[in-house]
Amino acid sequence: MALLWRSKLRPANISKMAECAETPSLKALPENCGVAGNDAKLIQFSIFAQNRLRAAITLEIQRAIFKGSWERADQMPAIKMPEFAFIGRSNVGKSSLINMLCNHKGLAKTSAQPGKTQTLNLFEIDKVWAITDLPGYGYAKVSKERRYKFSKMIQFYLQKRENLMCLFVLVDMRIPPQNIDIDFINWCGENAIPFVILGTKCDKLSAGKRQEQMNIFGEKLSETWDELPKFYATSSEDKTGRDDVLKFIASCMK
Ligand SMILES: Nc1nc2c(ncn2[C@@H]2O[C@H](COP(=O)(O)OP(=O)(O)OP(=O)(O)O)[C@@H](O)[C@H]2O)c(=O)[nH]1
Ligand SMILES: [Mg+2]
Repeated sequence: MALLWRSKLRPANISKMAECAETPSLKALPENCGVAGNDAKLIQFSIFAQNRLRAAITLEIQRAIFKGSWERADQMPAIKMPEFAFIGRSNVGKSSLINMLCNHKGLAKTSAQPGKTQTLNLFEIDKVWAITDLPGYGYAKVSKERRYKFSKMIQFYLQKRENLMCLFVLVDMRIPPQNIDIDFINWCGENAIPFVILGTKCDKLSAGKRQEQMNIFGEKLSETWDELPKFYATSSEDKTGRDDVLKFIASCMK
């Protein structure tokens, strides 16, 4: 089981992150910031993961099942499977990416209109691990109250879901780093939530432009991070990054 925190490496740029197996630490992260607690949770989880998960996850998902939708994390069933959640701004491509990973077009509901996913949606994968599709943040066209409710829903899920192994934070690769994404990423660091960044919609960019965007994200993050988070470029259209993400998920469960 890979520990997802406190890497000693400090890659010079974000492209090098792809080569390093562990994720990051926030600049000036205080000693008692809760990371140890998080490590402890991961280690404990790893023990039950090793005992329970006889079958290693493979890159070919056989069966992805929608288990249900909930408005609050404490209403979700407590399952003893490692869970991976997907978060990001509305319309960034969370639900599409889940469908792409699972090779199952209609599994998570997608829409060209932002604000489609409004609940915590749980999927069981091959009876071995689980995915949660989270509502998007930053959608301006919902009321202040609703936005507050979503942000509480997400915060509560991330802080309380015991089997959450890693969060995928999705950012749109076609545009410069957005403050709302950077703030959210920093919040994850402050709250010791292990995460990986996935750049979405990279089918819209040339290979050179992808690398340029990754470097720009890396530079922006290095303002607040000592070790850069892992970053994979993905596309739900042409399946770029599918193997990277599934291999990463498998590596978390070793
Ligand atoms: N070109 C391209 N379009 C994409 C990709 N992924 C998603 N889209 C499009 O982006 C739009 C939003 O996709 P969703 O998967 O519904 O986005 P979401 O993040 O789940 O959105 P909310 O549930 O509203 O927060 C849809 O029109 C998708 O077809 C991608 O990799 N490439
Ligand atoms: Mg969605």
